[in-house]
Amino acid sequence: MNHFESFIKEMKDFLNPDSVYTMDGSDGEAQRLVEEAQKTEVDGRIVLQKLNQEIYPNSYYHRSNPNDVARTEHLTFVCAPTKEEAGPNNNWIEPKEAKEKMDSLFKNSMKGRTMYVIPFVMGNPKSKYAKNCVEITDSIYVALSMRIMARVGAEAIKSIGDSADFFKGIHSIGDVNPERRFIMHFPQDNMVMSFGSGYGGNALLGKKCYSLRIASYLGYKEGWLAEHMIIIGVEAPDGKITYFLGAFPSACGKTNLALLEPIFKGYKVWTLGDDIAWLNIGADGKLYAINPESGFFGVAPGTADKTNPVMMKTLKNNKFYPTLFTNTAIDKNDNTPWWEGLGNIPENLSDWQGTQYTDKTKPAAHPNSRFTVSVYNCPTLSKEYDNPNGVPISGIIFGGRRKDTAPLVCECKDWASGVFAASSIGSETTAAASGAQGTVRRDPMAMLPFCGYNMGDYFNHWLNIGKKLKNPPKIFVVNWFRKDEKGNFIWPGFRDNSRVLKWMIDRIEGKTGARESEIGLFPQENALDLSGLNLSKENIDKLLNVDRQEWKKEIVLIEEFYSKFGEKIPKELRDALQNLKNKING
Ligand code: GTP
Ligand code: SPV
Ligand code: MN
Repeated sequence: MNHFESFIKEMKDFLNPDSVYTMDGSDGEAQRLVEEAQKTEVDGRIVLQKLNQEIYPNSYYHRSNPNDVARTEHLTFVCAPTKEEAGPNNNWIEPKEAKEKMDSLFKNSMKGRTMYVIPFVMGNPKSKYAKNCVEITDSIYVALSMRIMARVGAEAIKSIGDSADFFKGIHSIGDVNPERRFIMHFPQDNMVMSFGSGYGGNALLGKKCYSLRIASYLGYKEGWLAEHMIIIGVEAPDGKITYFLGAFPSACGKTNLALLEPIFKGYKVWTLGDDIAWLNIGADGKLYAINPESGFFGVAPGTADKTNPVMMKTLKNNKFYPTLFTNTAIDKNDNTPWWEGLGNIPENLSDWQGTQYTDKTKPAAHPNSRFTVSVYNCPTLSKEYDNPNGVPISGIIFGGRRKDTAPLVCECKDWASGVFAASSIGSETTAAASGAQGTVRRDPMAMLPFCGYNMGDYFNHWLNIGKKLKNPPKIFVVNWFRKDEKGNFIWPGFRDNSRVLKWMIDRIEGKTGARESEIGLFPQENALDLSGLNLSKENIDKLLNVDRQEWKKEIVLIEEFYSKFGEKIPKELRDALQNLKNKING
């Protein structure tokens, strides 16, 4: 028995399922599982319902327990040997205690159920940056979702071979009880135990649990970065492609930017990833990025032909089987998924909990309702998507969701100023995590919920990577979400964000100068193409200037955040903060 086989045996003896099924990743298997899921009831609900196959080919609908609709950050733990290693950015329990707690929940938990064994690879198995993984789950929905999100099956078993070096993810939906729901990470053991939730980020362990929390720790040890970032290639009319990374907190615009259809003729965005990027320094000293995933787990509300035509095409493309919709509403007239933003409210609509939609003060689709779809259905998938070496990065974009303070776009002078800006960025919380929404919190590099170790060490690691890079990418900070007094978005956003990308390319190519400000470099007068937009002088001012009163308040929040990390905050960042303070007060 090799290590993979003995892990399965160990799990079988411990979890005590009625049967064990190891996934081979074949199309036939997907078809069988989809058929079975339509007959299987879990937690009082049929797992999958067939949707209108003419309009949404190969698409199925899943409704979750209403208590299980988003990531639960307060139930997520990083069980490093010491609290300091996990850092103030993580919940922590001593590993032995955590393990015992989880063992008592997991023991015999699969009695009467099937134990699915999901061998998978994050990244192209041919890539030296790829990582081998196994998830054990009792959820057929998780098994099917993982098949879309990662490279599952025979290829992964081959890649694991006789090695003992693979990630172990152990998942059970238990009885979907928030009192018995925990997502425990053991970075030192390359293992995650997740109990009591079937929701994406809590249950698809290849995603946030492995590819960010565990992988960020591995990256810290091994000299690379695991980031909550999109990867895109922006093609200009001359045919040249500039590769960007973009980090935005959950539900703050990554998927939309990753599948952007530019408004300018001759420009095109090629998609490589919409959520996670692994960054390595290449032999030539440049920063290279791969997307370890193979699917999109995207926010449904707001997705429409006008805002994101490429995603609408992706969802109606039928190449890869199946596509899943979770917790959207359903138009009962034609059996299609529906969500806010798609247009007029259909007459015969059932809401995300399956009841007739009548109370129009509440949304019909859950604000964090999502689709799970293969990247291979995406018409703008870059031909470099599967390149084992990744793509060389010229620009990194950091963003947040701020109704005030943060300008539309600003360029950082150098790598260290960029790391400072990213480490101090604030954003309003969204429906992607349970808890209050719209509260401003610091979300450095969009990684606050996902950094698997002390963020002070993480900032230092970022600075060190910059020192090793030969020609570090330019760093930009953006905010698509600025609002006016009436509470309306000032910036049209979505496809119009291509205006900002175009300016960034001009900056990278050295084609345009920039205007200095207290916080960084702004576009010079008329350098940002605003033609055809109906923006008042006052609003342009809000988008592209620094309000010192707002920034004075911002500095207080940054200081408060930094103080939690004490001496762990690198000197370069403390100096940068002092520098900003002097400029804003001066
Ligand atoms: P996660 O999958 O949670 O990591 O989210 P994400 O960062 O991929 O966010 P996504 O692109 O799915 O967008 C989240 C929400 O913000 C959706 O409802 C979008 O319609 C909306 N959104 C995205 N881009 C823009 C924009 O430029 N302007 C405005 N106003 N809304 C946007
Ligand atoms: C996010 O919340 O950032 C997501 C969805 O991308 S989840 O996979 O649930 O984390
Ligand atoms: Mn995300």
